[in-house]
Amino acid sequence: MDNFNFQLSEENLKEWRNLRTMYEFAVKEINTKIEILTKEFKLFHDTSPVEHVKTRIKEPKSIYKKLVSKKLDPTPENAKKHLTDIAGVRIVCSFTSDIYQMFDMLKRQDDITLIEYKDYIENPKLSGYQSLHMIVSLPVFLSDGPVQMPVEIQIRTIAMDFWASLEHKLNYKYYDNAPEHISKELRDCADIINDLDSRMLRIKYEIDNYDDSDESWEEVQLP
Ligand code: 0O2
Repeated sequence: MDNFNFQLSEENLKEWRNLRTMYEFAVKEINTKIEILTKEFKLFHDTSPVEHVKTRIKEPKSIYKKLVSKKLDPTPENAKKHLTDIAGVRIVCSFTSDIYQMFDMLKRQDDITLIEYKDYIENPKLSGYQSLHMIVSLPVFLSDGPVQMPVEIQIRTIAMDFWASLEHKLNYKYYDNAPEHISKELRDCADIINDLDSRMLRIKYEIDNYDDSDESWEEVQLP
């Protein structure tokens, strides 16, 4: 697909733009939710479960490619009907416990429906990829009433995010034909990241559970 050529007519372009706007609304809605949940969590726990959030709307060219790869006509209707990852939100957390914390908080929202989830932390991909993926549906409130929109949410630690961006770069550069020694090195790094995240979490728990209430200066009786 490297010589891929995607031309849009004026009419098509307008349709894709309208579609994009709907997904932008959905991303705004979910971003507000994440912001409120994070701030509320911080209020009660004095720490934030979220390091940062990134969002992206798939470009028409990528949507086109994905539909063609699924043997579907590359139309906005098919995109709406068959793709659930046009709107994407990536939540980056410090600790793996924060990932599941965010997952639970989002799931508990009345107006969010969990359509699908994949736990690539419990079951990493062969490449070594780790993340928690959710496909959710949430309402966007338009003048005529609510419209349900799908959003893909990826939740991962800083270390997993660091790994995934490098691995993504590799596949982008080699068009999925990466040299085996680099892929192997990346799989090794994924194991190190898994170990690092577990150790950092253990340290965090130990620090959180340290009880300093009995700590006091005691007078030493000199002989
Ligand atoms: P982009 O450009 O990041 O959006 P599907 O999306 O349903 O066709 P799949 O593989 O079942 O395919 O979905 P999955 O596993 O939930 O993965 C969707 C997204 O997760 C991908 O989107 C990537 O962003 C990310 N991802 C999945 N596997 C890997 C991996 O091995 N390495 C990296 N770096 N990222 C991964 P897109 O659409 O492929 O790309």
